[in-house]
Amino acid sequence: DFDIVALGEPLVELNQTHKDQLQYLQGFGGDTSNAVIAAARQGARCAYLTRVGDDTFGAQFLALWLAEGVDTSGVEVDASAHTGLYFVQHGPDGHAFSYLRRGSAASLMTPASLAGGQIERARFLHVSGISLAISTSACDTVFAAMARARAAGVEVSLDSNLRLRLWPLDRARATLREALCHATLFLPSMDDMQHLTGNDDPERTLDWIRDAGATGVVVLKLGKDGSIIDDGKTRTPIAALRVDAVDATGAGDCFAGSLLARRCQGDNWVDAVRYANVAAALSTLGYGAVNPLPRAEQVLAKLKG
Ligand code: KDG
Repeated sequence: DFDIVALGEPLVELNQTHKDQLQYLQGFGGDTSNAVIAAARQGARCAYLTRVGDDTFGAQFLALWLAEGVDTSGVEVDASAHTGLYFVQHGPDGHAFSYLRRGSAASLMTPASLAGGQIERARFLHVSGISLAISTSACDTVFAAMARARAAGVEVSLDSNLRLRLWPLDRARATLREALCHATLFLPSMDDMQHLTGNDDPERTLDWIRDAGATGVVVLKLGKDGSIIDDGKTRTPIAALRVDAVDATGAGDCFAGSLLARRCQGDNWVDAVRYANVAAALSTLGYGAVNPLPRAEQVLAKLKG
């Protein structure tokens, strides 16, 4: 059985590690893959559902998940499509992504890709706004996965991860609004919600999410201001750990994966969010989405100190 099964698209990452220089360090990304690797590094039993190309990058991902202890029995290999990739560029306003992913293997997933039964054997299914955005068949696959999970009593975690390069705002709003009704845990960032709702007040944002039909727990992520847990009855603010971030790529994914892992280890929401805040902060201290993901020992040491 699995603690966490995630569904989405892995992307090879090319990260500009020196501003103004045309040098890129190869790593790995893809929000839900990042999340599931973060969870595995906290000790969770994880599986990933996706499709990769029959190419070097697909093989590298399979090797990565194997090394991280992430089950790949639900990963399809598609000989007629490629594994996607993205560049990270760093500027005065933080990092920006450029994608080469249209027609990628993961975007060709269909609900039939879920036949392996991994979801039914999990405590949590984790999906995201990116999984929903990459194609209509991927979107159908995410909704089918959520339905399977709910029918089997599996909790559904949804990270908003809004990427306006991938879909128009109106479609993103309508789709995420629909999807959040099926989630038992919704993990939006304030930045994403500001785009979706047009307001920048956390309390009003949480009201909007409840009015949209969220019935489970909502954790609104406020970046350096920490997060707010809304369990439907009370709203609890949790402070962030301040660090000198080098590259915030994947910090939200680390938050999601760590939070789910700690819930599976028995933490209450407050302890799990505190832990996830620290893990996410530590993940910003190096370049890349995956390399700097901390392990449990590092997070626990920081929490104690
Ligand atoms: O959260 C980090 C991800 O955005 C990054 O790894 C790339 O998955 C990615 C995407 O689609 O933007």
